[in-house]
Amino acid sequence: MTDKTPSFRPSIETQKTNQTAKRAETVGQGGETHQHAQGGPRMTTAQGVPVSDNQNTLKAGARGPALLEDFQFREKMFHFDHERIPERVVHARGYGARGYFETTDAIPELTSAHLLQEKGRKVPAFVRFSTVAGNKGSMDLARDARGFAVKLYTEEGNWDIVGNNIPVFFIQDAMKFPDLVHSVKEAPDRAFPQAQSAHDNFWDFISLMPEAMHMVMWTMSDRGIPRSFRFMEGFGVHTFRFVNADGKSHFVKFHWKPKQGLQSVLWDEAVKINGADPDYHRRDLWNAIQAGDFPEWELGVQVFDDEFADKFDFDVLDATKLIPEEDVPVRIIGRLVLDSVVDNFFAETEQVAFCTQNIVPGIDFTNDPLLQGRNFSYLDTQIKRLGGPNFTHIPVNAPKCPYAHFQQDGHMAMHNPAGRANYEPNSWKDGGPRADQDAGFKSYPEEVEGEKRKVRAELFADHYSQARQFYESQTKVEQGHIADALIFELSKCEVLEIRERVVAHLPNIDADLAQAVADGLGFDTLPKAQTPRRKVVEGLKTSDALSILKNGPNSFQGRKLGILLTDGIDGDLLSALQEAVKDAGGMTEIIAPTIGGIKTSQGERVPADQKIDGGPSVLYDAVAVMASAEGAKKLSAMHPAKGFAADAFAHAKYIALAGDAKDLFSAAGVDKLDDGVIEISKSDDCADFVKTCGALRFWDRVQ
Ligand code: HDE
Repeated sequence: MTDKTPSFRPSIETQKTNQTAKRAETVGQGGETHQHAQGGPRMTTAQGVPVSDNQNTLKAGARGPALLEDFQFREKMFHFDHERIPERVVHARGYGARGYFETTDAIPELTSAHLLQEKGRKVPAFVRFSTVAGNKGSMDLARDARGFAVKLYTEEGNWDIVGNNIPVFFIQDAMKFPDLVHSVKEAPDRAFPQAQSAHDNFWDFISLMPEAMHMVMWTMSDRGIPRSFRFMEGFGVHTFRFVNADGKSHFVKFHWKPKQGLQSVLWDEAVKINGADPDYHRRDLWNAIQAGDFPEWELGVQVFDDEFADKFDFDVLDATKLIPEEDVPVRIIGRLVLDSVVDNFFAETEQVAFCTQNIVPGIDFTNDPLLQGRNFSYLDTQIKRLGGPNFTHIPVNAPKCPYAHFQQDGHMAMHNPAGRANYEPNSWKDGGPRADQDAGFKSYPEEVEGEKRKVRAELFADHYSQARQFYESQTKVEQGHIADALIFELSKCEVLEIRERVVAHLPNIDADLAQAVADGLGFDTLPKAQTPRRKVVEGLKTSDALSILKNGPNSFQGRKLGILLTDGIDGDLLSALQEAVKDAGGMTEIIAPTIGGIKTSQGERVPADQKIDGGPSVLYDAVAVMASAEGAKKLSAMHPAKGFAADAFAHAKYIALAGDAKDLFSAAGVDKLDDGVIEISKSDDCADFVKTCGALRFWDRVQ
């Protein structure tokens, strides 16, 4: 019998669409067509044996059984079968990039950390941003805290600041972490909902854990839905120690301040972005770095001593509290720049292992019970996730300074020490590394005493004062978003008692907030307020640093304008608009009825980046619509184009209109245009429009 069925044939789709590959087609063994990239290295097995055929298994006869002897096939399939490693139990979805850290203000009087001894010292850095609750494949715009984990490869070892984009945490003691995480992740019986806190289990837990109320104010605020990793702050959260060369210690809190300013999306945008581009945040970071628009953060420190800690209203070891910047100013000491995307996602972003224990001489821990628990957890989880104790041999985790120790063997050992000595002390001449009593890491010799008991310090029992301070520090718009978020989330809870129990905490934070949420949930009466365990501290000063809107960029730099076009528009005006955005350091994307683009009135073809239904206005910071009379008519008959216009208006975006674009807005039901909608007809208008866009949103429209 003859073989009539080629075992591999590219699909018709591939043949049609992949023009470049088609040109490189060759005819493979047995007459089948396959694609062959030219100029690459010779393919081998993992053992280095050259491969002659990567399309067919070894068979006894063309239609006969496959042979076990085919070591190339078995090696390939075995490796594929083992491609997955367990995802992180939290922060599974993340995105990493490389860069560098540079000291801009030396602080030898505070710390002996080598990196911070001299202005201009520069070390490589790796950063991984993440969401907390969702699985690895979940969408980027979940309402959640964001991880902001930084690894600095210093000359005295790796220093990790494993932070979040929120300066406080839900719980005070590591003992509660597994419960917190279980409650927020998908319910164990039904395995949903994914990547969201809007469900009974989470709010049930929170309602019974008043210490979470401060962090809940943050996650329900716009901080929970950042516009981009580039536009968020990072915080070390815990109080750490700086120790100087004389052994003197100060307390320190770490801050990362984005040069790009702060920005978040609206909840309605978040929901729609998740559908339109679930990779919105990772794509944004990738694109910015690839375009040479390197995101940058300043490292700031809040430094204080025992005296301040003693007189502070709260316990500095309590991770549910922050120290307002107005009380202890943030001193900028360095800059972090991300200037390179990874070569391979798995090798770097997936395998990177951060750990709060990774500190260097000059930095030390405090007794924050959350930090102490984290110090155990990270190493422990990484041994499982990365398959053994040698994950420090993986390049992204290995120190970039010299290192030497007697650790050996274990799975995947790649750097076993050479020579006879593998213990210490020893008397061999080249007996290997020795401890350095002077320069080696020494723990700060803090005196400790106390009874061995499962307890918490009394000051930790204040659960509402800073939640109130945070709420009161927000603008009206932001306060409205917090109320809306709580109403949304609690409306997803099926159990009335859970909703009530959460609302009962709110009067301790703000009476109007409590009433707004109760009204939004359709309660007839406000539930009886929870009695605080400690009296709420009255009259804490509001802090502008806590608001996003009070810290906007006032510039369109790093932002993106979506330009919806039709045939027949003025090409010169389009160029002027694109130029104005570029001058402001922003980006543009062209959206058109088809991906083939449009033809200007000057007869030039402008290719599109997005077809209209692939480029909804939620993906952009501001939009422009340029349409001819005929074009506006066509757009007005297209549902996605009407959605583009209606959403841009509803989301308080700045909008530029050219030609007959106004007609699209009327068709979308937006008849009453306002000062946030700007007509452009000449190049000066474009520059003015882009300048106006620096305010990012025209909030008057939605107040
Ligand atoms: Fe984490 N956390 N965490 N966490 N965390 C992990 O470590 C943990 C906490 C944070 O991009 C895990 O390697 C405990 C606070 C980030 O790889 C795990 C407690 C903050 C990342 C773990 C906390 C964080 C993690 C999961 C309470 C902000 C992602 C995988 C005591 C300051 C790092 C892993 C990356 C990851 C434990 C609380 C930030 C399980 C026990 C507070 C940014 O070890």
